[in-house]
Amino acid sequence: MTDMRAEAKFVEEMIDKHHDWFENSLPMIASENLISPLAREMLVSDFHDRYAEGLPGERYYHGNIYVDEVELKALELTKKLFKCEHADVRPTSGTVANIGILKALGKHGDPITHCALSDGAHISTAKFGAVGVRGLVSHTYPFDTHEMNIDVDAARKTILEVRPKIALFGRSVFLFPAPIKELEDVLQEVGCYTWYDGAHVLGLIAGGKFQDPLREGIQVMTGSTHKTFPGPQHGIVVANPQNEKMTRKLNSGIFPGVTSNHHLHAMAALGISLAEHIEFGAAYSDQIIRNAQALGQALQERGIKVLCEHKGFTASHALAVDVEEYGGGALISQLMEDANMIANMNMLPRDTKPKSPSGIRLGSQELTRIGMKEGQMSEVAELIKRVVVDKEATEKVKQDVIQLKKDFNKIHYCFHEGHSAYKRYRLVS
Ligand code: DSN
Repeated sequence: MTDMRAEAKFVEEMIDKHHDWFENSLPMIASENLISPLAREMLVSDFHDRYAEGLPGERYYHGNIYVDEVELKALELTKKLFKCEHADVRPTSGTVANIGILKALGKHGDPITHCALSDGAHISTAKFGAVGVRGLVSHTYPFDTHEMNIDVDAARKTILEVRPKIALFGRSVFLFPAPIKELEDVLQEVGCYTWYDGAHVLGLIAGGKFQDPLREGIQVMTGSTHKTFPGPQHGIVVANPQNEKMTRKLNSGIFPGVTSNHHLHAMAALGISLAEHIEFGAAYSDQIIRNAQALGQALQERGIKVLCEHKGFTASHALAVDVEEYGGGALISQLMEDANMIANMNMLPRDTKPKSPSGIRLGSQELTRIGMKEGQMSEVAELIKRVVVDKEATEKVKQDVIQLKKDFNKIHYCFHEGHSAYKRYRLVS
């Protein structure tokens, strides 16, 4: 074996080890999911090797006959699923979609309103994220930490004072629907663009189980397509633009604004995932939310503080868990990883230090995808409690995690149900 073949072998071995690890783990990162077997196949197609720029029928390259067919189908399915007039399946991620929208609708110095990072906003709203890169001036909505949502009365005042060019809703710790309808009159009075970053809850919205931002008056929604929407690592824009000019701005914000080629293999996988979500999305979303609520209840019963008990903990896939008394989010998420339970530390509203937060964030979407139901949520809560509260040896808990996981390694809510989630796709031996 040559030296470089050995280096390549090393990479392959790491992937195999990763697959073994995840096959034996409980993945609870709220922003991840498993793509379906059929959609995964699209990722290794020749589409991966090709270029397309612009829109179907108006390309700058040849060789796009079937690329155009796939893009038109993905657009048709997106419009059907989200009941919208305009769609764009070219953003290569949720953050790329967000920068594209900021380019389309804002300019340097424009005021924008959104939630604060510590209240669960996405990093793209930060000064050092997309909003800052585009030079917009941030104003955060006052936040009601008891309700884990925007404080409507105070936010009304902020919107009227700031008169934002863009009002952004949506978060990465997204427990409850944003109060869009409650703010509709002031948003209209100010006449701003209304934008909803639906990355986390996209699958739930599409499944009809969360709020429906476009029906509530939002003009543009962006999202990544690999969280509660269980598709490829990619991005999407759906909108009901005010007029043709706005449609043109949205299109040019994405291309040439922030993409050149738009990862055609991922777009093809998205086409498959859209069709699957139209068929299975309602049942899947329903079970995701049931599981999240059941997990919240089971943790609370075991003495672990889950935020918003008075509201049933969550109306989405996500839970915010306060583990300060057990050592904080950094320690607890590390101990959980040692026991093969994968989650992330997360700031809670009172926190100021991102690297030593009081909380962890848990998501139920991937556990649901592999067939777990409310009964398993109690088992998962018990395993978490043994690590967090009892401080039992993580090696011992890990053995029980592996045992539980044995029956849950198949993908559900998709065509070809029951395929292994962790099979290595070998094209060469
Ligand atoms: N960083 C992701 C999350 O975990 O919420 C979103 O891009």
